[in-house]
Order: sequence, then structure tokens, then C-alpha cells
Amino acid sequence: MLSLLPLTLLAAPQALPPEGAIPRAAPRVRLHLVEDPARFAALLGATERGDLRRVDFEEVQGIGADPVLIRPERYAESDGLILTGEGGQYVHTDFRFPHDYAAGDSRVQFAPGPIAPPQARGWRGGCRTQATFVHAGRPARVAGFGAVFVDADWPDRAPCRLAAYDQNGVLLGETAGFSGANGSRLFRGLVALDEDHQPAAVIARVELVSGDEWPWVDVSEGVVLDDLVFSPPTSGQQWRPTWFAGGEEREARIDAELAELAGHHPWAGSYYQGDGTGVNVSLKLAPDGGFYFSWHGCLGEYDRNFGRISIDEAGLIHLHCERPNVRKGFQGIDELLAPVRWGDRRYLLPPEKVVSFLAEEGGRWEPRDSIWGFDLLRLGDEDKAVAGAPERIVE
Ligand SMILES: [Ca+2]
Ligand SMILES: [Ca+2]
Repeated sequence: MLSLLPLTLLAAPQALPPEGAIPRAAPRVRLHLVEDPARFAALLGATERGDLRRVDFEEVQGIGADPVLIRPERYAESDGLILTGEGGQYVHTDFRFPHDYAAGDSRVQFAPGPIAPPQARGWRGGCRTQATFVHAGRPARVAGFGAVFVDADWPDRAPCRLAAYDQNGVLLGETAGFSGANGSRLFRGLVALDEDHQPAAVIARVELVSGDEWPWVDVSEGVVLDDLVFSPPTSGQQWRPTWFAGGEEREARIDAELAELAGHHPWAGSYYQGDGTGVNVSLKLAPDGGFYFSWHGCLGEYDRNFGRISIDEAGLIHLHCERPNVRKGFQGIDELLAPVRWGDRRYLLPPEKVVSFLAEEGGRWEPRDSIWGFDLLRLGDEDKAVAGAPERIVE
């Protein structure tokens, strides 16, 4: 099911789903900002499904006047968490400012290194932490992550930040610039829920920005962290679609423009390539509306992109992607496409494929008589007979 090329499909056409049965989009996943730890747990179904993972650093022993360095993997085996500062990871009781970094019931708190001297000016030490996840020795993802930011009280000087990224490094959502009183302990959490309000483990990395200096430097905004809480990391089979949203307005604009053009345009249209199972690439494009691309597979929506288009002197269509265009696995789109006319049919081909397509008159798989195939063909054109030889459209 997860093969990259629809070879099995072409060898066994009887295994195909019924014509036109392009899988429906997967439920969309959205990130929710939560400021109440109880609500965070409730959204993740923690009461029914067992405990959340919680790292509060209280078990660290031997803390005296100086902070204690902990390994990034200290919580890997027990909790599936890897915690990486810019230059070491440190815990301490109060980082020498007991009134600012008031631990309350908590005894031990966290700050990312490197350590800077109290009198530091200019460079002032670490303030960024990365949280990543492991499960059974493999990279893993969580559906929710929260942390307590202690003494976030100078947001204008240095906004604190909590940001979640998917496995491709795409930003899923973030909160930044929050603040409270001196010594406050602010919880901020991000929870990924699908359309059915079920937790979706799509968060592969979390970035925490705690002020802009090592906490005992008394120049700018010092902030420490505590009480990291997250859903149990998962990997492997529980692959879920990453968060895809946006582009709906553009898609509607393109649809309207295509309806207005009613086919009276050299290449505007709605194109498809795929096998109806793991590979279903749809690309709509119109001269003013731009393009809207989506990739659906067995497990839902794998990728989506959209943006404006431009045409160069060679008649090539350039797609200007608004989201990162990662071309691997079940993702990505050619950003450069050549429109090709073959009788009443229209194809969109990557430029490097055009020469052989024209020379071999479609090659082994074209002209096809079903919507399934390796090349982007305008939807509905599979019913049209070809006439003559295919040719580039340059206009
Ligand atoms: Ca603690
Ligand atoms: Ca502060």
C-alpha cells in the first residue's frame, strides 16, 4: 500500500478501486492552544487513556550552589523525551534568583545552557531548548506538549515561545509573547486534534524559547522552565497525516475561474495522476487564481500546497509554493511544468520528461483510457481520443 510507484497497479488493474473513487481528504488536524493543565489533559483523553508523561526534574540529586548538567537522553528511556539546549541542559533550584524563579511546590527547574556569567553583557548565554521524542528506539511524535514558563515578565524585551513542528520540520503552530507577573508560573500547551476532536500524534519536535539569556544574567529577560508534560510518544504504524490547512480560498477562486473559462484556455484545468490508492496527485491551476495541489493516499492527505503561478518565455508554468515543498515519499510537486497538447487532451509534464514524451508519443503508459496513470492529465480527458502527435503548448 505504501509503495512509491503504482507498479502493482499497472500490473494488476483488476485490483483498482472503481473509477473516479479518489479518496476523500483525511480529517484535518489543528493545533489548539491550552493554558490550563487540566484542560490539556482532558483534550488528550488522559483520564481514559492512562497517564501523560511528565518531567518535573524533581528526581535530580546533588544540587548545590551550582546548576547540575543533565544529559539530553536523561528522560529518553523513561518518558520518550530528548531535551537539548544550545549548550547543555541544566537544572537548579532557583538559579540564584529565588524571588523570580519561585519554584512553589516544585524544587527543581530547568534552563538550557550555555551558562553565562552574571555580569555578562552582549552574549548572555542560552535560552532555547528543543524537545524531540523517541519510542522503541525510533523517532516518535506526540499529540500534545506543554510546559511551565517561570517568570516570563518582559515579553516586549524577549517574547517567550512554544512552537510545535511536524516530522518534516513544518511549523504546525506556536504561541509566543505570553507573560505574567514577576515570579509567575505560566502553563502553555499545544494539542493536535483532528476533525473528530481526537488527539493526533503529529508533533515531532517542540521548540521552547525561555527569555533571551541564561537565567542568572541580570540584564534582560530571564525565564526558566518546569513541568514538561506530553502525550506518550508514538511511532511507526500510528502514522497520521500531518497538519494541512490553508489554501481553501485559493482553491475556491481557482474553481470559480475554471468554471468561467469553461475549457476555453490552453492549459487551465484540474489535473490528476495516480493509482487510486497510495498515490493520488491532484493539481488545479488557473492563470489568475494560481494553483492548488494535494496528494491523497491510503491514510489520508499526505501533502498540500498552493500559490500563484507565472509563465516564462519558454511557456513553462512556475508554481510558487506558499508552503515548504518537500519532494520525498508521498510529498511534493514539480514546481516547473510544461503544458502539452495531444488532440483535445492536455498534459502537464516536468520539463525533463517532455522530450521523451513527445518523441515516444506518450511512452508506454499514454494515451491512457482511465484516470489512473503516471502523468498529470486533465480530468475528463482520458475519454478523449488523441489525434496526431503530442506537442508543447507555448503561448
Ligand atoms: Ca520541578
Ligand atoms: Ca523574567
